[in-house]
Amino acid sequence: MSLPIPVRHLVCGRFTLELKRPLIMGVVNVTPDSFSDGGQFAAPQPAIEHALQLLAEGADILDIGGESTRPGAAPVSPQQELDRIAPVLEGLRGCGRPLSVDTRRVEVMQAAIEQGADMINDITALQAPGALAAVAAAGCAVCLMHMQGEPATMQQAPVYQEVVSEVEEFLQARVQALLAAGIARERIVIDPGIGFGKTARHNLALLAALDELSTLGQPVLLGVSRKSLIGELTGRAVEQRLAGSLAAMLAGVARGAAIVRVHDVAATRDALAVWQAIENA
Ligand code: HH2
Repeated sequence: MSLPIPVRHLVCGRFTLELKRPLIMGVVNVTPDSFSDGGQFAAPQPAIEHALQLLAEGADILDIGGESTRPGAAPVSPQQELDRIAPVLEGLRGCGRPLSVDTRRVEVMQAAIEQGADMINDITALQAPGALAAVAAAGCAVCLMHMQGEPATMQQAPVYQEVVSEVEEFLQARVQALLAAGIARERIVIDPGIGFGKTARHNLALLAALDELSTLGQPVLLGVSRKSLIGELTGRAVEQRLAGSLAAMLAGVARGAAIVRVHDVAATRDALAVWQAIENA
């Protein structure tokens, strides 16, 4: 079977993003309990100010989330999630860059799209009933992420026969489901879901073989920033994982990651500038 032609630009709501260089997605967690920055930006105004700071530092996309999905996190109601993110979306709407909403709830997707979200980032890959239809009618981009299990229990005993091929097959099947629902390839991003129902060994295998996911033809998004994998490899607490996060991010970019989801935008931009200059030399 011939390989699909790689998607070279991402249709992302009001924007079309060229994928000539790795894009930086800055994380805006409007939550009291996110694993690395929980509570810091839980009110709308601090969240908006933080987002504007990330844009000033060079974020190409903002990813706004109202539910923590860290291992063991308790789910929140869709209404609670919306109450958290709606004022932030409103406040950032005119910022001139694409706004992604990190949610797995169909009600939140619908409301966010109505409010003008340019991308839906779903850790459950639009598998909830009604999710495909909610997104299909809009012009937003979609990120499909792989997760084994549910955030509350996913790290208890993740099991795979062969993690790379299983994640790849899952993502391929989800891409097919989106295409069948009328969502164009240029709107779809895929993500191996580092830390979502995976041990350190699984995460490392996926990172090492990230280029295999690129053969599906869809842009690959990678989220490793400050994650427990970095903590396990370095022995560092969450606020001391920047160097390790940058190393994992660059290893991913060298293997074809098109978008990196990060908390530390300025440092990521510098690391990418150096990497890119070497690549272009
Ligand atoms: N990681 C987190 C949340 N959403 N979405 C995608 N597509 N890929 C990821 O790797 C990913 C994600 C976890 O990070 P964070 O948002 O900082 O933490 P929390 O879930 O505790 O809010």
